[in-house]
Amino acid sequence: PQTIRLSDYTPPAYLVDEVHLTFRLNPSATRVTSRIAFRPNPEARERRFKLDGEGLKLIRAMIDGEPVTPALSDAGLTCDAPDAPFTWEAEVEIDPEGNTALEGLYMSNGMYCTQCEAEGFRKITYYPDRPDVMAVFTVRIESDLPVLLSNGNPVERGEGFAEWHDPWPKPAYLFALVAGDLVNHPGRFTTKSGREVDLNIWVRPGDEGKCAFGMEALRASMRWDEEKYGREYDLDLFNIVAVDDFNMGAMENKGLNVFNSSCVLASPETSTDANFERIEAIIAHEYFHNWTGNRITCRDWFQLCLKEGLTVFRDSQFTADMRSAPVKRIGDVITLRARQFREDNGPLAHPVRPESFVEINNFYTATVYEKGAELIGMLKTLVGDDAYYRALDLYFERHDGQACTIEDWLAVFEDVTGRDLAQFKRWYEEAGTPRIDVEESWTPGAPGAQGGGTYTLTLRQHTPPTPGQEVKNPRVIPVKVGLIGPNGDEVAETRVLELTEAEQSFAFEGLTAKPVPSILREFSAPVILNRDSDAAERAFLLAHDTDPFNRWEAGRALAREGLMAMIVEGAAPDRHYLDAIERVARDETLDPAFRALALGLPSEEDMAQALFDAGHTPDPQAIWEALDALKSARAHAMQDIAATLYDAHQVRAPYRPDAEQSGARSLANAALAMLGRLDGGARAQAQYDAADNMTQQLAALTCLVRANAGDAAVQAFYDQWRHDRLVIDKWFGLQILNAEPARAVEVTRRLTQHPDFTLKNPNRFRAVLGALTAFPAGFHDPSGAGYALLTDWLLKLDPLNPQTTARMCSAFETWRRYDADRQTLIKAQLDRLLAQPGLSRDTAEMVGRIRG
Ligand code: HT7
Ligand code: ZN
Repeated sequence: PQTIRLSDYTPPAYLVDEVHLTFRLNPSATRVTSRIAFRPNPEARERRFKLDGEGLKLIRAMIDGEPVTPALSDAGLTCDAPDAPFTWEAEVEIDPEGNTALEGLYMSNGMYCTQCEAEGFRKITYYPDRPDVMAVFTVRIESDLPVLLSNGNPVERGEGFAEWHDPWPKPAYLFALVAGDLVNHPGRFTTKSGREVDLNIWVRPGDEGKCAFGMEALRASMRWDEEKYGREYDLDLFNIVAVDDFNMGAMENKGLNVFNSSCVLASPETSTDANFERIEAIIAHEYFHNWTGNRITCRDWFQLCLKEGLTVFRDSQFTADMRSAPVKRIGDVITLRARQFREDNGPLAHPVRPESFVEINNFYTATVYEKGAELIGMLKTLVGDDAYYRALDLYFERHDGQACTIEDWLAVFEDVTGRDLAQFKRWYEEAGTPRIDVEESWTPGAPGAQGGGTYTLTLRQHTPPTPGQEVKNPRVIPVKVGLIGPNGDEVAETRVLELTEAEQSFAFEGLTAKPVPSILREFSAPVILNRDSDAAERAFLLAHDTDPFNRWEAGRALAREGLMAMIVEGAAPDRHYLDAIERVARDETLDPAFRALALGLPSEEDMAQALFDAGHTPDPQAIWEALDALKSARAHAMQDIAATLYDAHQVRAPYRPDAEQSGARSLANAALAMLGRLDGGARAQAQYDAADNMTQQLAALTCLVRANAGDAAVQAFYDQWRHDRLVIDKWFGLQILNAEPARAVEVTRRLTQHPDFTLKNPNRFRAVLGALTAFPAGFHDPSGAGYALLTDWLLKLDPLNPQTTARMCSAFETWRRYDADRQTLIKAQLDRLLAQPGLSRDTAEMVGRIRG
């Protein structure tokens, strides 16, 4: 397979002004005719007329009305063409029903639907399918189905057809078409300049009752983008469609966002508080793409972080404003460490702006999205809020309607601030997570002199090599630091230290006593901080730090170090941790959501990485046992307070998925989990029986399964929800995630035989096989049965859906951290995948990179 390189970028030979498409919809033989106005690109380096196309049956082609016979290949066609403007016309036939890859035009439950990012449009018709070719689209859909949708504004609707026109030039990856028997939940929004916008959420009949929350989230996003970034919506209509079969979360097609139904449909009875929060964030994310992605798009797919990193950053800001900023930040860092640090420290490490790829779908990664967002956050910290928003204004003004690069992005910041960002650019170019080692020194003032002491922090940075990048250069790293005095008062407010050298010292003067530093407040950079500390100091910060992130971080470090001692030395659960966490749980001045987060423990995956970093070989079963023992010790130590918290945080008011109620429920359910270890699940059963919302029902069911008292409830849950796909996904996952480790593979295998399991629906596949891979103690069963079971199913899925198969291969990315036996077992499965005849390009690339 061909490797595509950023350094090989050349401008398109021809540009497109206008595209007219006609779809005659038919499940197995849809006809697509295209009429495209091409003109030579004055900036092209060569003049070759080449169109992308995959899996298309060409019926006829014409240039300026004259039939032509292009040279066809698997990847597209070439044809002699004028060195002047001309009209291309073609008719192709495609098979939506046979399209199980869910890219291009496909069918889901009788509904036609498209997914074109990144390179799906070439499966619909011949076209220069690259984001730097932007054109105005007019689309006619011919079908008897009641709802026929495309991008932009409706032009005409008649018996058996609909016509749409999108006035905004766009790349083909933003094209969308939806047709089906759908019903809509309508809404309306008036923009700040008075444009009346019709809003719709389109769903299958029966799902109408699950749209109200999404509609409010959309309206809130539209308002927020006007207020925070001055960005207004630019069409008279904004449609969202819910689709059951979808490879990812959602897609920002211009004026016609398509959503995985799990990311838009919500009701208190079927969705958890976490689902509501995620849905709100994804609706915002896709809406925000209208400016950061659609109006200003990417020149090529190497620049993907230009739209994704910025849009993730914007949706995080939105959630922080809508809910609790510290709780959002802590949640984001937990995910960043779990997904992105894992990627950055393994064989799949790549720069935020990659240099090469075989299959672009494999680069929709945590590094591009989440680390990409961290880079925006660091830029904002470095230049300050005011300059950040001025730079964004300039970005929108200068680049509206263009396909841009990271160079364009950094230039607006340089122009606004006068600052040279050449060193900052390394964050985009170099993979790997920087480590910062901290040393400190204290020089007291002269005897008797008050406040003459100097505290000095010395920071050293280094980034380990990553595949293909041996040498790393020092980066500019904003490190937010505050100091706490011995009595717990803050003696130096947060200040941003700019680390630019491999080693640098920073002095804090005028202190009366040696302070305790609070370093990397708000997690101001995506780095790993190494500093010698002890349990007493961590407990001190957990009690006194004014920065909520670092307060939580101190508790997390305390738990992690206690667990390490349990695993490596066979130590008992750490008293410092148990005492300190009980104080936090009892502290009524703290937000319940924060207390619930503080009661969370490092994941099995966190512990495996921590052990590996400390030079040990992680044993997933030993990690699970240590976590289990700590949870039990904590439940015994905190039984009184757990009962009090549980009772005190019952929500009596009607269900609302807002920060306040969901914070209370998460603390009560953290208490329930502790109590479940003591009462055999009695309280959980009572909660299960009384639950009128999914958050309460699922928390109770989880607790019952963990207490080995869930068989009846598991059956009852299935009987109650068998008609609801999204709830049944939860049912599948929870049985695996909460099984005894030694039984997880067997439970997974049994569930793959369940009549409701299917390869056709990515959500269901992920609910089952994804749950196994998210449960290290089960997946890494020493027999290798977990590895073999996953591989069996990946081999079955690959011919149908390469994109989802390839993504799930990342379950194997950490293989080098395990013992020799497990390594041998995993390598055997990777080799089995690679040996499969006809393995997709997507999966072959992923497995090849993981295998190394
Ligand atoms: N821009 C989108 C990314 C995407 C995608 C979405 C659904 C199915 C396949 C896809 N490939 C790429 C989603 C986003 O980041 O907003
Ligand atoms: Zn996005």
